[in-house]
Amino acid sequence: MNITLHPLLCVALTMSINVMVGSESQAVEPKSNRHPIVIDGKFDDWKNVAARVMDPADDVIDTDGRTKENKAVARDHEDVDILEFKVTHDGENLYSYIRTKGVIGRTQRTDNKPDEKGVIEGAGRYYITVAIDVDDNDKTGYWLHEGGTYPTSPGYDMNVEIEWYNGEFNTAMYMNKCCLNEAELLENYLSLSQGQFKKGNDGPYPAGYHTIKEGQYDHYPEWVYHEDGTLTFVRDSGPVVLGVATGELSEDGHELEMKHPFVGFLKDQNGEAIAKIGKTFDICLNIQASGELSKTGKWAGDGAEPIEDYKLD
Ligand SMILES: [Ca+2]
Ligand SMILES: [Ca+2]
Ligand SMILES: [Ca+2]
Repeated sequence: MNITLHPLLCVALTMSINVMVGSESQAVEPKSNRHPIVIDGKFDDWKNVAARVMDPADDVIDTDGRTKENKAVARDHEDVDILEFKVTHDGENLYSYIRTKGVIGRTQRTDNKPDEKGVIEGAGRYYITVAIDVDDNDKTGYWLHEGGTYPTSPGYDMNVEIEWYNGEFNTAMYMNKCCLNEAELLENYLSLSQGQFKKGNDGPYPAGYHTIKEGQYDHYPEWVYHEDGTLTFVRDSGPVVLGVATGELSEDGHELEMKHPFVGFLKDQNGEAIAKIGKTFDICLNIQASGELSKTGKWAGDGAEPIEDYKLD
């Protein structure tokens, strides 16, 4: 099941340091988070990746909760049931690995025509969210429960996502989650597009920057970054837009590997690259999907525990 595939050059970086053992100096291999990954639907390249969380099977819930104290309702929707999540990186890209009980990205397809907002009646949605605390600060960004995701934790400034819609791959994108209202959202649309954003025009625009600060789940710009330095704003359930972020499923659909190049995270309001070697991220996986193909017929989701203090070393 091909999504899109770009040839990748991955560099394995091996470093060694000297430590004193007793009175003797001995070279040891420190554990680096770096691993060479090829986005090809084969998963041997993930076997030595240590940054991972396991998640229990059969713990899928509804997506209606919006408070920390929410009492979740169980749902039967194995396609979103996370079993395992891993992350790694190289000098230029963040990679994520997802394994689920059911089939990733399976959505109902219909021949209905899109309405004026591009929404197709009866079309299924499935999206994988990798939420990232990019500044190692819980006071900036949003809380996961604001999007109906549990267990919850704070501080997620950006999401990188991959979405399927109406039976096909839709978009792999980047999102800013640091807006508290529509006015701040508009400010980010403008700064992201070097001041050129016009309502009703998704772009492409020359890529600018976005602001990392306190945010709330509901207001977010999302974009696809292109190799030529431009970006296109995208919408949930929107038209298919391809860019630098890619992914590939296993033959049986139970595993996915994704690549989000650092360059697509863009720069913050201080002109600093948001994803780069030397930074520390908290990274959390969740999956949500509509219910057309599930036993309960309703939206359902699953979230894993975060991978905390992941060092881009
Ligand atoms: Ca691979
Ligand atoms: Ca699970
Ligand atoms: Ca943060």
